[in-house]
Amino acid sequence: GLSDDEWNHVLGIWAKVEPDLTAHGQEVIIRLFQLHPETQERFAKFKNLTTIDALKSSEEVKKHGTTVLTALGRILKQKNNHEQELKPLAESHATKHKIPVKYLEFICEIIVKVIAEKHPSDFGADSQAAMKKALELFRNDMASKYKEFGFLG
Ligand code: HKL
Ligand code: NA
Repeated sequence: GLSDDEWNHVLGIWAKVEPDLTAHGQEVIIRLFQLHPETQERFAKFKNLTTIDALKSSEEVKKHGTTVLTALGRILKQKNNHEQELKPLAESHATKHKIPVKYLEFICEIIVKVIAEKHPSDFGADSQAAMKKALELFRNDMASKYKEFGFLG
């Protein structure tokens, strides 16, 4: 798990992300689709967005990015006690969307990069390390829940 100090770093930077969750979420989703086009294919509703301009002007992408980061923020705020929030998310991603753990790694890496670019002076080495650790914990717990739902991810 993370120490109190590490959680303070995680929630401190998240408090800087939250006022503009939509811009962060939009950037994360667009970058995920650009770097890993196979991830975009998982969304029927985004199949028609074939250019970067179409992605950037899509209200649906904005909305999705916001709901993803809202869900993630809710989990981070539970610190280690995220079972209640995580379980339904793991269930839907395992049994309905069938999202490999590898894709979760992709998005986590992008989340850290986007925060680092948008908050260069507030997201120092200790905060980055703490956030990476929190996202690793999230991913590991998603992966173990996946197994409980019979998805090997
Ligand atoms: N999704 C998340 C989080 C993540 C940071 C990791 C997260 C948090 N999802 O149709 C839907 C699809 C969803 C959701 C509804 C879909 C396809 C899908 N998601 C794909 C992915 C990928 C692969 C491109 C990745 C890496 C990923 C990662 C949160 Fe994800 N997702 C939803 C959600 C929420 C907003 C909804 C599901 C709501 C739910 O499960 O309620 C019980
Ligand atoms: Na993730």
